[in-house]
Amino acid sequence: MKAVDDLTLEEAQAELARLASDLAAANTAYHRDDAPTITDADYDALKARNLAIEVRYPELKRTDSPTDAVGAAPSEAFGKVRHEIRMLSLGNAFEDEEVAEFESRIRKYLGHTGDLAFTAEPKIDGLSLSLRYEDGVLVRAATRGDGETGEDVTANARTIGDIPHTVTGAPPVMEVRGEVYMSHADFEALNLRQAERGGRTFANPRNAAAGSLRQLDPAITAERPLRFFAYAWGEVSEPLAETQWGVMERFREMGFDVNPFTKLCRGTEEMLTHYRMIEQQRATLGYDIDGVVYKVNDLALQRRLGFRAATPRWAVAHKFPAQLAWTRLLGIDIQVGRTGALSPVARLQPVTVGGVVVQNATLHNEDYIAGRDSRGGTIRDGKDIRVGDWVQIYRAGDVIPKIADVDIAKRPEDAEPFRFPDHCPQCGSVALREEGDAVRRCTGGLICPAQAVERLRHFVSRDAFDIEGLGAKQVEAFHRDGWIRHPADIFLLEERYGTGLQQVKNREGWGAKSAEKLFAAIRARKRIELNRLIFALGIRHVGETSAQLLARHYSTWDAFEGAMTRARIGEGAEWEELIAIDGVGAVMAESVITTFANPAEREAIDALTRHLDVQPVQHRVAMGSPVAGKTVVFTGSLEKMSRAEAKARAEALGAKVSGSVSAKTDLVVAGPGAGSKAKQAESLGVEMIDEGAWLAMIGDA
Ligand code: 9MJ
Repeated sequence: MKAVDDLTLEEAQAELARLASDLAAANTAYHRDDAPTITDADYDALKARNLAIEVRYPELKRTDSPTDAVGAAPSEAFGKVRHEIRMLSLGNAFEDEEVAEFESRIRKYLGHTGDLAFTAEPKIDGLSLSLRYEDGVLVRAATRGDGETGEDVTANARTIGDIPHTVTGAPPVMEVRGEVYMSHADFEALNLRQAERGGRTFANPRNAAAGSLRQLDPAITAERPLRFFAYAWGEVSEPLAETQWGVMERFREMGFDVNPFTKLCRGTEEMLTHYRMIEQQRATLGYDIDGVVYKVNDLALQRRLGFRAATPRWAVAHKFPAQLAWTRLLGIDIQVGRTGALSPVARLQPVTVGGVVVQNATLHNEDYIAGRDSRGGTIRDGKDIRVGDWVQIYRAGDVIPKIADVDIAKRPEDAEPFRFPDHCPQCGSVALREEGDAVRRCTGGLICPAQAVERLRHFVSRDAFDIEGLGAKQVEAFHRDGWIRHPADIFLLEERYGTGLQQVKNREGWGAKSAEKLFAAIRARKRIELNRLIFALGIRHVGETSAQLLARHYSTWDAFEGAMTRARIGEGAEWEELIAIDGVGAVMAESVITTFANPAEREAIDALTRHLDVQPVQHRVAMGSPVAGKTVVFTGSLEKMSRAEAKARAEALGAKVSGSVSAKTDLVVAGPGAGSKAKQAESLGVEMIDEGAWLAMIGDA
């Protein structure tokens, strides 16, 4: 068989025709006749070759392409692209005061008292895209994905008019980042066309843009009127400019669209003035924006400021106020979460709020429904919420809508105060509210099916194990049938039920091929990144960001597990080390330690990790970082930067920053006034240098 790259256009066309007919015949034999004519492996090989030819010659893709026939999830169809420089999201500000705090936080961090300029630009409500140019030629376009790994949508991006295929005056490597969006007019016209053709229509321009960019067939993307604004960058082989503003100028010169409402501001007052101007223009811009983004203009300062776990310190998104609408409350359901929390959910008469149809809203907890806050004060002037009420829905950005107000004048006469259950609606166990906790929790623990299912759903979710073919629905079904009770059972599925695949095959909607695929996906996930594993455990107060902090700090599962096993709440070296991690507080630390000390939890964790090959954290370090992997202690006063900055910079270079000197310490950076830590270092024979030597060492003297 000829290599795909060597096929001529004619040969490729002929082969695609043959593959389409062979695969269709194999499908019929398998699905309709239940009498397979080829093995699963051969079937997969034919499909892979078909796809490879289509990728090589997109223009030859057939309307009856086997690629589309079986409805593979699009995420499988696009290649994955690892972003060498992470694609970030932004922290949010809602109130003016938060913008002032943003500026003062930066000043404090930098110890900066002079002028400080920011760019202010509309926040486009689309989806972000990274465009890689090598020697001026567009070679790769990738979606954000989870920030680390996105999808390769190069062929589709090439069809977007605002995206140049070649640029002049760019450094040899340049990644331009920005937002793909659709204008209001184009969105309306597209929906009209789709409706006429009987195709799917989209809820809002953002969804339309996302659906259009993530098309398997670039010809479809080409028909969709997508646009692009450039506003950031990833890897660049040479700096593009010295300021944010300067980079935007360069982008404009190279032929990118840069938002015309971008302005250079000197401080909070000017930023807020520009915000109000943009807010006034919002309805006439012709595309959706959901706020204004402020960025520190000086790139040297941006570099010094760096990042928190997932967002830059040098930028913030100032969101527009929430959108509101009134509708009727049809019912209140109680959901049981993975930590047993009983969460009331409002079922609403569907209503459009800011272009999105809302049918559910959160009611937070029982106090919120009753019109009380957690400290015994009143909210909504003490008005409670009852089924049948007219309620005001509040939706801000991507957050879950909530109920902000209730119209008592319209309350039906027979409406009764809501009685919050004191037993779990799923398992019947007592639901308790602990002192100081706003939430009532089911005490059923692992015997509560709702908690077990929620934990499993969490375990397989996107930021956790993310097992292809094992989504929320599938784990629920497996749990119902008793095949999966704990996460460890997932890794025993094949051993227990895989023989002959007969049992799995007999499940509704499962074929031998999907079973084999699922087992392969599960096997592949035995190698798992440490941060994903920690997040997947579903420990209360440990979200994705915290899991990343813990993973980065401990680096390996053995180190983390060992420390958590030895740790005692409120005392000892392990406790001190844990709460010394920036972003880890006592509440989270206590929750992690309690989980590891609980025998049932511990058994479940051990059973799980026996199946896993946990990948240590690959610290992303600047090439040749002299301090990578070293444990560093700062003591005394620093003159060139704040302690927070020194710590963040050291960590960015792959060092571990500790608060106390021990035999494990590699280096102590001592400023004036260093006391006991310097003495300790001396007696232990740990290397000690001053701030100037430290800056020279990290190449920043
Ligand atoms: C949007 N969505 O318009 C950024 N963004 O910068 C603008 N997003 C951004 N900037 C760094 N204008 C990360 C994200």
